[in-house]
Amino acid sequence: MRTDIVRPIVLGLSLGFATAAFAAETIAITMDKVAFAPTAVSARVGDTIEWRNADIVAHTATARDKSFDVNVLPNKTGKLVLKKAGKFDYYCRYHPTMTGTITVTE
Ligand SMILES: [Cu+2]
Repeated sequence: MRTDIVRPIVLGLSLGFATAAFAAETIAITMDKVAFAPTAVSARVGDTIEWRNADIVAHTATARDKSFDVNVLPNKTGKLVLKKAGKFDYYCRYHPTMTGTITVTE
């Protein structure tokens, strides 16, 4: 956890003024017809992923590395704030053929 805190500070110091221009974004992913859309997204640390379930059954967004597990009921949304960089493959625990990828950069 310590490096997660230190790194943005060091980056901020080295980039100076430019860092202030970065704004966290919310990236929407739809769960529809037992599929994620889009299946692959790119994001930055600090961004929020928002899954919207348009199906009549519950879905999850569950990381293969177990770093997140978001349950989303029908017609509801589920959110995740991205805390670290990396490539995260995820799937739905109820429908394992539902898969997606989030690529997170600093
Ligand atoms: Cu599902």
